[in-house]
Amino acid sequence: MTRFGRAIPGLVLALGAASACAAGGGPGAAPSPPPPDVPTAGPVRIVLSHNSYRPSVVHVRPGAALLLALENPDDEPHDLNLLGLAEPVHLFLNGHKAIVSSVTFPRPGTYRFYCSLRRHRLDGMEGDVVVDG
Ligand SMILES: [Cu+2]
Repeated sequence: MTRFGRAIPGLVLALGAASACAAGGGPGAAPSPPPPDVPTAGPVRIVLSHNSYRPSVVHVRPGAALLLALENPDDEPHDLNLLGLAEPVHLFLNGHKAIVSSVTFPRPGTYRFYCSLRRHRLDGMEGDVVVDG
């Protein structure tokens, strides 16, 4: 498969349950055909803290639905704005919040993301999703 970031146990469990459901096989059921090849990547865990993203560079294959698991351990909010896609991506996190979002990158390239709050971007709060062809 594609490269996976650090797994989040809860999410992996949820995905595992979903695929078990999709297979639909109980004991004695006929083997199900393999699921359609819908590539997914991640979840990739990114921590938004102290005016930085860790990690600040994420690699993904074109066409894959990248699961971004964002965590903000700070007291103040942060966001993640992604440039270069047809649909703008804006993900906002209050302090001490975490979210998971799926973003698909149809074409190879480098897609910059940044925090729009206060002076965070000027302080270096930006990064790149690198979509390898
Ligand atoms: Cu910020």
